[in-house]
Amino acid sequence: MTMTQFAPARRTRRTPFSDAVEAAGVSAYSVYNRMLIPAAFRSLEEDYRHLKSAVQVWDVSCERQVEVSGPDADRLIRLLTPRNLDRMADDQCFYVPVVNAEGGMLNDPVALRPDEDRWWISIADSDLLLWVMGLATGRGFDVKVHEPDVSPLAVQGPKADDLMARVFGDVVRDVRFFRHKRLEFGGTSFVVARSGYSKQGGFEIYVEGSEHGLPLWNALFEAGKDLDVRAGCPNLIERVEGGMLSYGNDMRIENTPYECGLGKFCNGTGDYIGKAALAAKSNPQRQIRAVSVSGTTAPRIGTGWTLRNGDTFAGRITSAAWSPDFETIVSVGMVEAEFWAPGTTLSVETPDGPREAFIHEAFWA
Ligand code: THG
Repeated sequence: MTMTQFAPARRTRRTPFSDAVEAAGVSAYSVYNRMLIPAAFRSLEEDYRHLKSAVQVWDVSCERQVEVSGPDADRLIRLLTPRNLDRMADDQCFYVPVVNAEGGMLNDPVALRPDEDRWWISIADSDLLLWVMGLATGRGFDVKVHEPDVSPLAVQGPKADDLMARVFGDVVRDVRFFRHKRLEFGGTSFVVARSGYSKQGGFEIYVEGSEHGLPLWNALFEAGKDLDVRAGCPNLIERVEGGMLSYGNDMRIENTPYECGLGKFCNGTGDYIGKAALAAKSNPQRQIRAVSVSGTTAPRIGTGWTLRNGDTFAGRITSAAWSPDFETIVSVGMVEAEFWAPGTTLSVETPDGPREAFIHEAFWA
């Protein structure tokens, strides 16, 4: 693929950290929720090696928040997701599928309550704000729905605890996985959660107020010099190894949560959008699988690579990368039921020609 120059415009939003990200040497950008997201710094493989051995600071401001507050906020959130929220603790983050009336995936955000009287829906790449506003209007709910000035900054990697403790104090070490706590910084406070789009461990700081972004960024880099802290970003290789799903890549509006392996999150007991449709679609005919592909260089994914058994369509690979650690091309595939058994071998049509594909029991890491 030839890549011509990217034309910045006001509608492709910069973040509170963009100046620092550029000073740190970002080498590729992508766009997510109409906002810039770094895609690489040194190289995909060098970034990967560093993420797995040290600590990185990620500008994931593009994980925008849909804030819902007001008397009907809880009712709206329960209508919004098939997931049962009854056991969600006050300090818990919940991964929640969001579907339309046909059970089609609209987004796969993380939901949390930063305060007793408001919700944040930390969204993947689709215009969920409009859907939530539409639901609120259509149902006549007494809520306020808006996108607040909140920009998540992720600190990921095996040394994330040490770096975060230097900036926020040892109390941060006690935050459990997918729990959050409000912690002081520079005369304000941020919701800090043990979460993030990697399997290397770490935190997400929900930076409330753009003016606090660069001071926090600078504090993390100042405190982490001897830890070899670097600017990083969600890493394709690492996230495919870990089987973290990417909305728009691995699943879309035409897929149900069951097809995405998110059936365990369709357990709500009350009324929610898509309930009847999902009940009728709980036995999917295709599902996401870990797939390895032969070869040592991963071609561009393009619109996806078709999986075949002979002449029969067997599915599509939607994300792929060469994994230095597992010495194979790791990939995410949406595989037809007939062919999804672990151990199945298929052929796959890549831009570089046909390769062998192998269905795995589970993701690598
Ligand atoms: N953090 C926050 N917001 C986000 C993301 C994030 N918004 C966009 C996108 N990522 C949403 N999608 C995901 C996908 C996976 C996870 C989180 C958000 C994730 N999954 C864990 C896993 O797969 O191991 C565990 C989820 C669970 O079982 O509860 O972390 O990353 N703020």
